[in-house]
Order: sequence, then C-alpha cells, then structure tokens
Amino acid sequence: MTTKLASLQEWVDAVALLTQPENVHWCDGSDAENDRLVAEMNESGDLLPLDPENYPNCYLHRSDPSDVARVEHLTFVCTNDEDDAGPNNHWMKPADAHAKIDALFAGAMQSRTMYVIPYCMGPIDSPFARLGVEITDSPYVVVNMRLMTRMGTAAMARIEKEGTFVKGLHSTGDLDPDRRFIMHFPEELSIKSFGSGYGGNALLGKKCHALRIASWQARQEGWLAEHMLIVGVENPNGETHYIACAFPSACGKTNLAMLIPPESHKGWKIWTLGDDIAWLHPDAEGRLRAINPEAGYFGVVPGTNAKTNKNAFDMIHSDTIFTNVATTDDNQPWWEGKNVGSPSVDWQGRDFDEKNGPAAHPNSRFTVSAKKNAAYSELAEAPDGVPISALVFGGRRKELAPLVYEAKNWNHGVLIGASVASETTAAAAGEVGVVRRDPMAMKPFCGYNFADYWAHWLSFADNNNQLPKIFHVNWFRQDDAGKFLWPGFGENLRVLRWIIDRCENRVGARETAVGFLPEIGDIDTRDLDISKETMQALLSVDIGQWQQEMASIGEYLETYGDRLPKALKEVHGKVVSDLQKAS
Ligand code: OXD
Ligand code: MN
Repeated sequence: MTTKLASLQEWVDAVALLTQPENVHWCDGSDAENDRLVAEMNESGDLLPLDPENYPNCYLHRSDPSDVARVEHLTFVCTNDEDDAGPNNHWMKPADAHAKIDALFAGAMQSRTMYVIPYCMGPIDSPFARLGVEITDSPYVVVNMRLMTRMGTAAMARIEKEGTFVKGLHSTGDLDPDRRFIMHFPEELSIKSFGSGYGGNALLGKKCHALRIASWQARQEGWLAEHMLIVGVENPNGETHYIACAFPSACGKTNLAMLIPPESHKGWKIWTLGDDIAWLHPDAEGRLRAINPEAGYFGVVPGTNAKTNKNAFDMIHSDTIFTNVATTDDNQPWWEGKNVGSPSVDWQGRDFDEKNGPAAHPNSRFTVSAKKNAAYSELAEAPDGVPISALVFGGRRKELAPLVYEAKNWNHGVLIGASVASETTAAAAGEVGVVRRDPMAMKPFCGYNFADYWAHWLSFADNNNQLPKIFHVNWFRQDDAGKFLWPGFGENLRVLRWIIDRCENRVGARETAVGFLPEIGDIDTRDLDISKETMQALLSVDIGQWQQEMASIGEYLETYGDRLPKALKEVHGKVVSDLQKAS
C-alpha cells in the first residue's frame, strides 16, 4: 500500500531519505499484518508470549529500564511565539527544535523497517474524529497503535479524502536519555519523538495527538480536548446520565470508568465510553457531547484485581500486551496487588528478589482493545458521541478537599478545574507523593498557554445554555493516622448518584464558600460500614486551610501574568471574600 495523497507520499519519502530505513511498510491494520509482526517480535524477543492456556494471545514487552514513563522535562511545545506555549510548557523555537531532532533522526532507521501507520482518533465515521499518520521504526508501536486507535485501511481512505492529518514521526533511537525528546509543533500539526519506546512518548495518537495537538486544534475550532474518562451511569429505571471526569494520571480514572456497582446497588449499571481522553463538542442545543478518540486502554496494571476492577482484570486475561510486569514460574503475568500467584521473574527479567524493589514496575501497563470490556458502551461508536450531564474534577488529596462539592456556576467550575492539585504518582518520571498543581489534570498535556486555555473554557459560558454542571471529588481523604476515610472503588457510585441528583434538581445542598456540598444523609450510605462522624469529616470544609489554599491558588494563577483571564481572577476574588466572611 502506498498513497494517492501527494502530501503524505512526499512526507514519507522525505522521512525515508532522512532516516535511511532498510524497508518501508505501509500498515493496513489487518489480522495477517498483526500476526506477522507479533511473530517477528517473538523471534527478536521484543514480545515474549505468556502462558497460552490462562493468557491466550497475551505478550510481555520489557522496555529499557531507563525508559519506563512519560518524560515531561523532555517534552516540548514549539510555537513561533514562546507565550503561546506558556509557562506550563517547555518551549523551543520551531526551527531550533527541528534542527536538533532532525539531527538525531538522520540515519536513525538504518537496518530497520519504517512503518507508516494511518490512524483515526474517534469513531471512523464521526464528524468529530481527527486523523493522523505515525511513522515509526518500532513494531511494538504498530501493534499497540492497532489496539489504541482505528488504524489501517479505513483510516487511510478518510485521510486521502480529507487531505488533513497530524504528522507524527517516531524513532526509538538508541534509548539514550540524553538523546530523547518529545516535540510538538501545533502550528504545523506535527509531532517528532525520538529516543523512547514507551507509552505516551511513542504511541503518538494518545497524549501527543489526542491531547497536546488536539487541545490546540480544539481552541481554534471551538471545542475541548480533555484528559477525561467518559462513563454512563444507568439507574434501575433504565435512565442513563453521561459524566466526564478529569483526574491526574494514576488517580483511578480507569477504575471509575469501569466501576462495578456494589451489592447494595442492584439494577444500577455502568457503561464505559473512555478511560483517559474526551473530546467535547457543543451541540445545537448548547449541550456538550463527548466522544472518546481512543479505541483501547493503556492502563496501569499494579493494583488491578477482581475486587478493584473486575472488568479490567477479566479483559486482560486474553489479547493483551503487557509492558514491564513480572512473571510467575508458569509464565503468567504478575503484578503487585494482583492478589493471586507470586512473582518469579521481575519486570527487568531478573530472578525476583524483593531487595530489587517491586516485581512489576509501578507504571507497568496493559494495552487492550476497549471492545473487550464487559461494560463497553454501544454508544462508544456513536458518531455524535453522548450528551454530558456533569464534568467532574478530582485529585489525590490527603486533606482539604471534601469527598464531593459542586461549583456555583460555570466560571466557578473553571476555577475549580484550574485549581486541581494532586500527589504525584509513577505515571511520570520524578518524585512520587508531592502535591503539585495539575489544572484540569492537563498540566502535562495542554498544548498551549494555560491562561488562553482557561479563557477558552470560560468562553463556553457565553453561548451555551445547557452546559454540564461542574463538580470536584476526592476519594483519597485520610484521617490523622493516614487511613483512607472513604472506601472508594464501586462505592464511588454513591457519590455519582448525588451528582446526578443535583443535575436533575432532585436534591438540595449546603452552600459553603467553596461550593455546594451534600447534606449529611444525602449521600446514600445504606449497607456501608461508615460512621456519621466519618461522613462529617469527609464533607467538612476547614475555612483556615481553604484560605491558605486559595492564597496558594492565587499565587499560582498570577504566574500566568497579563494573559490570565479577568473573569478567573474575579471568581477567585469572590471565593476569597466568601471565605473571609465565613471565618
Ligand atoms: C496516562 C497518563 O498514561 O495520564 O494515561 O499518564
Ligand atoms: Mn492519562
């Protein structure tokens, strides 16, 4: 397969001239192609087959130990004007960035095959879907992109018809961390990634395209590209509300997207539309409609078991690529929190010895097609997506943030989103467990200046009359002894129910300076072993702590200088004065 689209052919030829591959292969996404690549990788050791009886069609990939997470310090947004990238991004002048990374690409694919991967982000016939082509020298990337996107012939047909696509160029290079860069050129709709074979650094459809480049496109075209799961909550009467939730990496998005209603909630159903990314478009009625641009899950493995996420646990028993998990002596994949079996070989291929740390890497992953999820929503393929009733922000906070609260209006909700903070996790390289601001959970992923991004969010209030209500949740509040106050997982449905009741105007709320909170008793705790005191603690607002928090948010917002929208400053000022009155 080559192409009749001249701009694509010219780009592929130019890349081949620069990178000097031995072969060029145009991917069609077929089973036969996939089988051949898997067989070749079994031969080369890139993919190790797992126990075919208990894990049919499952493989293990071990990445280089220096290449196990996203690398935010090596990720750049390269716009002509530095202020367009903003203080939230590392910036490089486009010409300098191209020169630097092209020098690394020169000859980088010698004696390798160069794969050309046409893909579509979003249902193939959706007007909201966007197209891309990734060129890579990694067959691991090809087989992952096949699970994570609509990849192959149908995508190519649409690319040739529309002529516009995001250009992504990737090479694993020599994996030298000093020769590793992930560069984005939103003005050119292009991405160049060198020196990493890992997840978000290499599967360019995901964070690079569907968030960094798409957020830029979305601003120009009047929609939003967000780091959000999308879930349908169906009540026993068969009514379904769709909710989109933005939480920082590794805060339980996949678990919430696949929540299993607890025993106490017979008749309730949860439908998964997406676990990581939502593209939100205003419709003619002024609602926001969401599609998930992805077709698969690239989920964190440790902690996944039949209790925490039964749907994920079940679906990763076949047709799954594991990256950096351990194995048992009968060659089943193993990870901390699996709760069955024990590790024999660790993620680096060494005999397991607890002195070397966890057996599976804390950021080890599964890649699996979304269609394997027992809770997969049939509307996941709907070209127009689903109408969103509520947007929910959240973070991992030991204290301060109550279990749930509701914004007073859209602008206040934008402030709540802009104020999201969370303790860091292993999804990104760097220290774990420190609180950092992660506005809208987009700190690593917004392809432009946050000040302009908040202005874009605020602009929706002008022309939409049926916008979703905005909430904030915190499943991670602890007592003084460090014990989690809320059971989490399936029980989070109780909080989603309050959120839906608020959207339907079925329940009142307690107004506080920071937002509307549930009255104790309005969160259904039937059949839950939780005391009234604990619920009070979960729903308490400590005015002194919040005054400190608002001061810190104010300082943070000021770092965006003159571009910070006035409306955001005003709503911040209003919360500060309401807290003052309440103190
Ligand atoms: C992810 C992340 O991999 O957010 O989804 O880091
Ligand atoms: Mn994510």
